[in-house]
Amino acid sequence: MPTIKHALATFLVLTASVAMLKAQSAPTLLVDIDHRAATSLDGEWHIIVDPYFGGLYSFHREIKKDGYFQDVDPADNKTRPIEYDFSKSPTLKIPGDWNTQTDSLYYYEGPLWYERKFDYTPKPQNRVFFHIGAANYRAKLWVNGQHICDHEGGFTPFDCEVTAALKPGQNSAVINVDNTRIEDGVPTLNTDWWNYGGLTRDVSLVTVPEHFIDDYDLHLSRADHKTIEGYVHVDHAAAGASIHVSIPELKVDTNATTDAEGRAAITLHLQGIQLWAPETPKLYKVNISTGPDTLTDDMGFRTVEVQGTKILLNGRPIYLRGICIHAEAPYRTGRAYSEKDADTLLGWAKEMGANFVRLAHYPHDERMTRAADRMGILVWSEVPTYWALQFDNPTVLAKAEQQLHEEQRRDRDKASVILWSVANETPNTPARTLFLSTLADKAREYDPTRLVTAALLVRGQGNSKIVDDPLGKALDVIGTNEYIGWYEKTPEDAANTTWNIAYDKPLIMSEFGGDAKAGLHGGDHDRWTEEYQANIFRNQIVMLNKIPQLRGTTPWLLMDFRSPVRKLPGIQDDFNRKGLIAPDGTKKKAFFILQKAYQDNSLGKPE
Ligand code: GCB
Repeated sequence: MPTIKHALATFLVLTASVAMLKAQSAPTLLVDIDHRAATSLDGEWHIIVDPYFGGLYSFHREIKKDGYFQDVDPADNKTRPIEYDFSKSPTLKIPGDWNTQTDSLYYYEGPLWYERKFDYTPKPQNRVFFHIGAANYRAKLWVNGQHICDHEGGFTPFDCEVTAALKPGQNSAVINVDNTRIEDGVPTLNTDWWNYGGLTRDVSLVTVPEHFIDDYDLHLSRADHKTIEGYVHVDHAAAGASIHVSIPELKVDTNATTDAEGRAAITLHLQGIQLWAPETPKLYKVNISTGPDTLTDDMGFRTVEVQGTKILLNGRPIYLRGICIHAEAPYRTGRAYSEKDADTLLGWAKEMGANFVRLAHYPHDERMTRAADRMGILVWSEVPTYWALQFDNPTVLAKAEQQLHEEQRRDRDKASVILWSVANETPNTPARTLFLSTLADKAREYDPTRLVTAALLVRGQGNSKIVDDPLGKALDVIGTNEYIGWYEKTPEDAANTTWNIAYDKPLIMSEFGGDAKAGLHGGDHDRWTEEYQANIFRNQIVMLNKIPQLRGTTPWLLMDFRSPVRKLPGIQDDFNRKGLIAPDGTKKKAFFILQKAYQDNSLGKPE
C-alpha cells in the first residue's frame, strides 16, 4: 500500500516532470543568425563536472524539483546545505570542447554544468532568444532559475526564447551539456571521431522585433537562370503583412504580402546576374524586411542539377575535385569553431586544387559554409546518420529528421552547399533503406533545389566491385567509400579493379586513402609511411579514371583527427592518420600527388 508520504513524493516528481516537459517545447531556429544584432556570451564560464548528474537527480534518481545547479537564495543555506558554488568553480572557454581544454577532461563523457552572469537592458517591443551554436550532445538551459528549453543533437544550432525570463540588470544562465553516447542517438554509440563535449560553438543573446523573419528561401530558377524565386516567412505574422526584398547591386526589388500561414511568395526578375561558381564566387547583398525587422544576407545564386550521369552547375557539367574534412581544429586540435579554423582548412583545400569539400560526418560550424561561399568551394553537407543507428526505432528517425531540418534551415542560404548527404556507410537492411529513403524525401521536401546523396558501402570480391545498395534508388548522386590498399589488398590492386555500378547516376568516390604518420618514411609497401599513402593515391587515380560515371572525388581526408579507437602507440596515439596534412600543418607526400592530379585535371572529367 502506498503511504501518503509516498503518494506526495510521487506527485512532486510528476509535477517536476510536467514542468520539465513544459520547458521542452521545441526550440526555434533563427536563420541568418550571423547577420542579426547579438550580444555575445562567449568567453569564460564557470563549470561543474557532474558525472553522477547530482545537479539534476536526487538520491532516488528522481528529478529534483528545485535543486538544479543554479542561483539559489543564499538565505536557503540556513535550512539546507548548498553543496556547490559556481563562483568558486573553475572556468572553461566557450566556444570550445572541454576535452582539449583541460587534461582531466580528455576522455570525459557525461554531464557538465556551465554558468555565467550577464547584464541585460530590456528593450520594449522586442523578443530575445538565447542562441546556442552547438552543444554536444544534449543540452538543458535555465535562465534566472527558470528551465527554458532542452535540445538534442550535437552539431546544429538552436534558439530558445527568454524574453519573459530576463530581468533588467544582472541575469544568470546555467546550461547543462551531456555528451554521454546513447544507443538511440544520432550518431549512436560507435563513431570514428572524438566525442568532443561542451558548448563547442558561439553562444549569444539575439534580439528581434515582435514579428520577425524566421525563415526564407531565395534561389535561382533552374528553368531560366534569370529569376530568383522562393518565399519569406514571418513569425506570428497576420495575413497581409508586407515584405520587401531587394538586391541593390542588381537593381531589383519586390513587395509581397504574407498569407494566412505567415508566408509570402517572392519572385525577382533579373536583367543580368553574375552566377555564383567556384571561379566566380560572387555574393550579393540581399535585404529582407517586414515592419521593423530587417535582415541582410550575403548570397550567391546558382543552379545545380543532375542530367543522366552528369552533375550540372549553372547548366554546365562539372567535376567535383574534392576532399573530406572533419571539424578538427588545425594546429591546436579539438573542435574547430573560428573564422581562422575555417580559413585554414578551406585554404588548404584550395591549395590542393579542390573546388569541393565533403564536410564529414555532421554539420560543421556555419563559418565553414560562409567561408566556402566566399572562397568558391562547393560543399557536401552531412548529418551524423553514421554506421549502425537504430534504424527500426521511430524516435531515432525523428531525431535524424530534426538534425537534417536544422542543418537545412541554417545553410539553405549558402550557394556553396550543393549536396545534402543523408548517411555514411550504413548496413544494408530493409529498415535502414526505409529510414534513409524517408530522410532523403524530407531533404527534398524542404529543399528541392539541391541534390541528395549518401556514402554507400561497396560489395565485391577480387578485382571487381559492385555498387548496388538499394538506397541508391533514393539518391540523386551516389557516393561510395572504399579502402583498397588499406583495409583490403595492396595499393597496386586498385589499378586492376573494375567497377560495376547499378545506377545510371553520377558517382562520387566519397572516401579512399590510408594512414601515414607525417615524417615517417620508408618504401612504397611500408605501412604507416608517407610513401605507402602516396602509393595508394597513385594507384587509386589510375582506377578512378576508368570509372565512366565518376563525377567527383573526396579522399579521406584533409587533416588527421582525434579518434579514441586509434590506439597504435607512436603512430596513431588517438589520431586517425589518414590526413594528407598533419595537425601541425605538415603536408604529407600524398597531398602533392592529389594536388598535381587536381591542378592538371589528370583525375576526373566532367563528362
Ligand atoms: C570510413 C568512415 C570514416 C573513417 C574511415 C577510416 O569508412 O566513413 O568515418 O574515419 O573510414 O579511417 O577508417
